[in-house]
Amino acid sequence: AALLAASPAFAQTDDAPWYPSTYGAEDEIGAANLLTPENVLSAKDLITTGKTYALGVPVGRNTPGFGSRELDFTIMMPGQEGGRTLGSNAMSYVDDMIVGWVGLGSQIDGLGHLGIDNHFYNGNTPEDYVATTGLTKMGIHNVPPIVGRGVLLDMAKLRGTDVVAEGELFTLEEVQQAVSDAGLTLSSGDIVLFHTGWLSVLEDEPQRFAGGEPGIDATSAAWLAEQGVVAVGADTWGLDVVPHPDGTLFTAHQELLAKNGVYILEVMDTSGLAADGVTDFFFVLGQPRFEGAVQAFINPIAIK
Ligand code: UVW
Repeated sequence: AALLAASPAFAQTDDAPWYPSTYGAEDEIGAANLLTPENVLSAKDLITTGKTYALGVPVGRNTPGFGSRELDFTIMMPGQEGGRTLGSNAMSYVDDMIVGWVGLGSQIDGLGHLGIDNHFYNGNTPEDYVATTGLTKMGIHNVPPIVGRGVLLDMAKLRGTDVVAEGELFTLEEVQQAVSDAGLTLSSGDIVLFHTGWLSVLEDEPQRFAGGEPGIDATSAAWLAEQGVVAVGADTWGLDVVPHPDGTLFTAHQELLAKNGVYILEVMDTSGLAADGVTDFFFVLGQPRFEGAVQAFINPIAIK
């Protein structure tokens, strides 16, 4: 009840075990409704040096994923075995094929991804939208370009370390302190990214990286949603603290995706922004428009 009170836009009704969207019974895009041309115009003024930061990491066969997620990446030379070419002009070409999970490496979680007791965004149950051929609602292809002000919350700096360890929960007070340390106030349409330093563990200790992480839980997630953010991301694989000290699982995911329609961005490489002391920036994400996909590989760009 306390969490619901902290999230006034979405109130649980007595007769429904789910959270109706304020954007209407048919809404499928949640907080993306908060993206406006005015926000884009105002965020563009944050570009002062022109320096760009790729927030996506290279993804490949060895990228660890949640659970059993994996990926096989094959370079194909269709019809060209033995160096054969096509046409009198000897056209040569190389194709490639990916077979694997799209929820791997740098990724966006769409609103159909994670729910509460089989209730997903806007009251949808799996029967309402999950099909083996792709989601019939809330597919990632319906999400508009996510462009606006990006805000970096440097939790490693706040904790006085380069890397915050797995299982370390950031309290709401710490999150609010990080916003204040950045000299900012969050506002509608923002994209918030947490820098924890955890991504630096990936290269040398991939199993450790995938086995846990520092992060937030539902309390901070509810507050972020209340500020009108469109997406919340981190340089971790799952944004939530893992393991949670109280044994719960992915409550920030539930709060953001299922209750509030706020997108989640994972494995964001925030190291360059943190190293340069950048706290706000122009954020651009045009996710691949896989029809009916739950998640997608992404490489958002921060521009300062
Ligand atoms: C889970 O599905 C729990 O994690 P992610 O959002 O990282 O895919």
